[in-house]
Amino acid sequence: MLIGIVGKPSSGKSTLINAITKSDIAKTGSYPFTTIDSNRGTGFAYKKCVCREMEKKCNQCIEVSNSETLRPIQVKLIDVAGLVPGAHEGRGLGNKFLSDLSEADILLHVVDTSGSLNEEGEEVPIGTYDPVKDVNFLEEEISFWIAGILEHGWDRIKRSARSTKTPVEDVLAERLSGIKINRHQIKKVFLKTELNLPLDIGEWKKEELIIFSREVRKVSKPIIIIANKIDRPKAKENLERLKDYFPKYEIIPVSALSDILLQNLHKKGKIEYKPLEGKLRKINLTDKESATIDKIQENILDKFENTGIPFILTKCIELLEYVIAFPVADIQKLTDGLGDKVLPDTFLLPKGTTAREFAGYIHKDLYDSFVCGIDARTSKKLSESYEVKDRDIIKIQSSK
Ligand SMILES: Nc1nc2c(ncn2[C@@H]2O[C@H](COP(=O)(O)OP(=O)(O)OP(=O)(O)O)[C@@H](O)[C@H]2O)c(=O)[nH]1
Ligand SMILES: [Mg+2]
Repeated sequence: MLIGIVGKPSSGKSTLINAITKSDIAKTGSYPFTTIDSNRGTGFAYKKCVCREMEKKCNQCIEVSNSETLRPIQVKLIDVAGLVPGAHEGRGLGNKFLSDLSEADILLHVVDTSGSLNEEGEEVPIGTYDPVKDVNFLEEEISFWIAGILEHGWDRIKRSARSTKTPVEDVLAERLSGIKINRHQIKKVFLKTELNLPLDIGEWKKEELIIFSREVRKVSKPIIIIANKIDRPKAKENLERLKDYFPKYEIIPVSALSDILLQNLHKKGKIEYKPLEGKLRKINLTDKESATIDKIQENILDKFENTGIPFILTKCIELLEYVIAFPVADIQKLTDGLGDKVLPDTFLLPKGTTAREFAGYIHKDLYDSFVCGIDARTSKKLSESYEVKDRDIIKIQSSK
């Protein structure tokens, strides 16, 4: 699974990837197109672990309360160059970064909520630019990018759909597989009868291509809005506007810069900062630092509970309905093959993954030699087509 970070220049994408991955992998700067080549990193999503329920100690969880332990799950991210209107036709840095997004399963759209950048990412007086516009233009750019890929091979697609008995979703999936769009997602679009898309794609004109591309974008690369720079003036009013305009979206108020500041002061031992528990305690600060912390506390933590950073990746896996599963070799002790580590691994799986496919994720050979799974909670056998449920603990029985 890969999460793509997108948005116009200077909205804070690179600051966001640094904050989420607790690193400084990406260069940041107050001028547009600071990022040219994409930056990749790994952060953590958190899911309730099974160790408490199973009365074991896994030594990998973060205890957030007496009844709950959270298991960190690694998730990959990519931060790409800024996107400006017309990018699909090559404006700004053009198509290059759009292709960086090919593998993404979900997009975080970073918006400058303070309204201090125009659509090119150039500074304008704070509050004078409407961030609602960004949401619309960015989605159109991505949809037009998909439409362009289809248009490019359209004659061949039409011929193939007409001359062979291959279902239309397979013909389109073949063309779109390179940007991680599959036949199930395409089928979902065709099931939306209100779109009135002719089943014979030979009848499609540009208009139908764009309608299809918009819809397939929604199912294949859903968007979460990151309302960044929430620490700045005008941002809170604009957050409400975004919520009014886009009621169906997940919108997360974020201050990536504040999170980085808190992380740095924590590293230096000047504060204690436990983001998952929402804990912030001053230890050894100068007066100036103390005043900055008070501002963050009052402006962000008291209003939104946290900087927005800690749970972004968790929201992503929830929105995609991914499940987690724990492979074990011993269903009593819940240990690995060597018998020394309790619940050693966890796998993030797309909804609908079967027991056999899960085995394949653990090890390629296990897919071929799969005999059955065993549910550690019930000791019952699981067939190869069993659909793995969230927080399942499974032993894979193989013929080798
Ligand atoms: N106040 C405030 N400033 C921020 C925040 N996040 C980022 N910035 C600032 O915004 C400017 C741009 O940040 P970048 O992370 O480089 O933005 P980008 O979207 O990666 O920009 P490009 O790579 O040019 O597309 C920098 O000066 C950051 O310090 C935030 O949460 N609050
Ligand atoms: Mg950048």
